[in-house]
Amino acid sequence: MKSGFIAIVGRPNVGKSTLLNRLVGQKLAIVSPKPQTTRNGILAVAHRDGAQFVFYDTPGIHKPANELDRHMLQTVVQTLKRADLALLIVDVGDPMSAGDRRALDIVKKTRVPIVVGINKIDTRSKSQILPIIAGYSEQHELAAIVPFSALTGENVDRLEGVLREHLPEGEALFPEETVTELPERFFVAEIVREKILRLTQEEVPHQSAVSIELWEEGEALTRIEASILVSRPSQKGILIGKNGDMLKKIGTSARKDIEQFLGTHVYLGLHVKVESDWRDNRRVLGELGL
Ligand SMILES: Nc1nc2c(ncn2[C@@H]2O[C@H](COP(=O)(O)OP(=O)(O)OP(=O)(O)O)[C@@H](O)[C@H]2O)c(=O)[nH]1
Ligand SMILES: [Mg+2]
Repeated sequence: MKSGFIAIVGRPNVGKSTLLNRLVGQKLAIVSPKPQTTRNGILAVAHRDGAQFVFYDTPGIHKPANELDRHMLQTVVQTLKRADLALLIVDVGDPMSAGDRRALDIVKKTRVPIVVGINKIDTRSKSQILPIIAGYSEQHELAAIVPFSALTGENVDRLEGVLREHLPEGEALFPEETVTELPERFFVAEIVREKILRLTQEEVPHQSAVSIELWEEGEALTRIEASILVSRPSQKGILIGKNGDMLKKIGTSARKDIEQFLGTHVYLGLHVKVESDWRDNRRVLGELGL
């Protein structure tokens, strides 16, 4: 039996969360086309015959500009310290970028074995991918390099096989039924945040946070009230939208996903609150579990 902790790391937007969801076969981590989608370490266990993979999705590695960013980077470093293996994801469309090198430097410092995963190969031809693999092969410290597509699933089996080879021998670390240790309300807040990331633009997605204020499970319906935190009154206006249209759109879209996730009917109430510059406010970050 093989088992161990694998930290999925890399710069923002390379597809770490998309890969995590595919590896565990269900949507746990939120995904969006905007960078810095993931803010927390997200544990997800994949149970296989003869192996247990304990994956950690992590925030994208980028230069911190505020307290929230510093916390995110801290999360990456702490996760790497606990990991048996680092899976460094890069984007085939922009390999060896300054961001990738920065991420590689951070991983190297922790001295964990590194597997590089070159993602999004569905966007390039084979002849374009080979030189990129060759480029990474010159980095002597790497345990392996695997090209794949988290979106289509191409070569993800092979990636998993390579990770298995590099996992230590050991007994299962989690019971068979455990997929994650995070509570349902974390994922519900994340689903609301995913809709904000997808439906709003510019600074609004990155200056929004979601916290669950009320959770009441009834016979036929779960009643959930959540507040959306923003940094400025203008952002509140954008989130609410003309006649409340934007907030309605976010709410409807989130409720559908939450109902599917919880497997029950849901009433979702959303409220927008302004908390100026919350990303630099330790008290607020603490309340948000960040
Ligand atoms: N074409 C293509 N797009 C992908 C692939 N994997 C992920 N994406 C897209 O890339 C974008 C970012 O994906 P995420 O999974 O959120 O990326 P991430 O690395 O978790 O990003 P952060 O949480 O911000 O660090 C989304 O629009 C995904 O649909 C892939 O294999 N091919
Ligand atoms: Mg992510």
